[in-house]
Amino acid sequence: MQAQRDDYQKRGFIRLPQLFSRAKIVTFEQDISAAVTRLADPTADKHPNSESDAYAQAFTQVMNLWRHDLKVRSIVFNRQLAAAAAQLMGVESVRLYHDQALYKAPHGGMTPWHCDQYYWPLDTDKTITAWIPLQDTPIEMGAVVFSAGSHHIPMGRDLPIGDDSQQVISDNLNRLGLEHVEQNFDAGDVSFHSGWTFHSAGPNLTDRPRRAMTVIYMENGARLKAPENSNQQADREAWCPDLAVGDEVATFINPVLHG
Ligand SMILES: O=C(O)CCC(=O)C(=O)O
Repeated sequence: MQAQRDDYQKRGFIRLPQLFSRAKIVTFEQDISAAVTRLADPTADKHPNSESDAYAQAFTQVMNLWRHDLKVRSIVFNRQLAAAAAQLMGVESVRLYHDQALYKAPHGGMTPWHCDQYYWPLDTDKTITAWIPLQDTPIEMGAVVFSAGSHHIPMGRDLPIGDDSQQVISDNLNRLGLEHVEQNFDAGDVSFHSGWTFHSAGPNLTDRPRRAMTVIYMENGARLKAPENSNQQADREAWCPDLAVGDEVATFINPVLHG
């Protein structure tokens, strides 16, 4: 894992081929899709954090499925996944921040450039998202795209995902000449990206849904910081209930998953 950790820390992301078997992903997909179908609110704004209509319409997004479904809970609590997250970040122990299913409809639009940590009122840089595609996901289906080394770039960290973030961040990354890494994912491959890594995804050009599950981890010991925008305030209320600024984010909805 040392080589992968070095690579992750240098580039801000990594794809680990065949972390899971194809057969395991088939089961994950069945269990997660059943929960998404049951829990997705058809009347809800599809992406409350987005300013982009095209993006919002293309996405079904359901968070913290683990609290509603025992089968999904066992996937989100997967030890191998949490151990990989801890090892890549170089920490002893990780907690769950939250999970999130991201289902992009057939012919759904692109995911604009953004970084996740804009949304999180956390005082640490040791955060990581595992992106788990639930079928073979070629680039044309909307596989996630990373900007290598962009976790060191502060510009654009204050932008919510949407049309503005797409414009400003892509212009900046192009100006800086950072490499955009587009990759095909086979079922069983999992990528991990840092909370500050800029990423996007292309449109789903296929006739099939692009189903992905994400699990977001933070180092054990991360503390709540004063929210810097309304989205961080909303996250504070949702994922850090009853905590004061400076408290460890360690309530029952942030269980230790490794260490
Ligand atoms: O699945 C996508 O299209 C975007 C994924 C993403 O933004 C994330 O996992 O943080």
